[in-house]
Amino acid sequence: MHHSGHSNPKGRSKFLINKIFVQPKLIYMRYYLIHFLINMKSSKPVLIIALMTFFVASHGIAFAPPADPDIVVPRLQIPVSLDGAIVGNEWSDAMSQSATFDFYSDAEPPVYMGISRSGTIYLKHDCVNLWICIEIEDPTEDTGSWVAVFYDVSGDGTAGSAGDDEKGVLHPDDPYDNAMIPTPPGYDEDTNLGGVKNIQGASGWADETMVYEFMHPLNSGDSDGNDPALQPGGSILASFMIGDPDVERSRYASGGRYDLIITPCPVGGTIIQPNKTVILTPILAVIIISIVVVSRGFITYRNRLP
Ligand SMILES: [Ca+2]
Ligand SMILES: [Ca+2]
Ligand SMILES: [Ca+2]
Ligand SMILES: [Ca+2]
Repeated sequence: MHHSGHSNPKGRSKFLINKIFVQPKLIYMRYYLIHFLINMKSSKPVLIIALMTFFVASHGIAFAPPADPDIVVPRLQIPVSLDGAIVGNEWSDAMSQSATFDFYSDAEPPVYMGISRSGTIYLKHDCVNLWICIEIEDPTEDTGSWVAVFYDVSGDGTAGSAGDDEKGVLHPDDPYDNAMIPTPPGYDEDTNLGGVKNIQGASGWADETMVYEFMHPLNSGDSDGNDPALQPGGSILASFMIGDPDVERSRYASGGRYDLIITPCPVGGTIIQPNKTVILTPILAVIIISIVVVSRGFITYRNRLP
């Protein structure tokens, strides 16, 4: 591919801290702690210091930058034809995410070039494969335009660094499966690294719009190609990028980073029988309440009797 895999080196740890700690519950807990400290009768210094430390730490964490947005990837209901065109309602059951692809220079660090294109990312899964469509405004059709999804397989919080996976489509109709590697140019095709090409897809241009449609296994089993080992119910950090020789071959545009959450799938056809106690509890409650009300009414009636 004629591009490099830059990405925003934000920390995964910060993301996790946000996800775990920046919750309304925690904020309430902090106010509870203030109240507790003020009203504490006993003076146990160690306990006070521990609680103060927690309070200060939670205060700092609460003001950490926002996490990468979540995209909940639903299960496929409508089959897709991978032909590089959105036909009928084939993507209407997908999660769609509006994205602005900002073009950056190839410099280090990358510099925003003042060029942006708006697009939509569609995602859905069929429990085995992830299906992706990326639709981007593009005034001219250019051979060599590309789209790429970088998956943070290494789990270091950067999607597009060594150890990660890259999948995408080069226009026209040339899907590719790369691995990000530590040696220049920083990527290579899976098949050159002892891996397997695990992607199908197509691209098309019409009405000043590029459409890339592709799919790949959630878990290809190809560790040589740095492919993700996703499962229904799992999640992964992904970064979306496009390139266009019309802008300049060495430039690329980022469409943002998201946590893709793969919705769970039913396992093995197990039907969970409803618990009989759960069904009977409301019925029993109604019966008991009725008995109490009737007997109370009866007692009241009897007491009124001369
Ligand atoms: Ca299609
Ligand atoms: Ca990574
Ligand atoms: Ca592969
Ligand atoms: Ca790969």
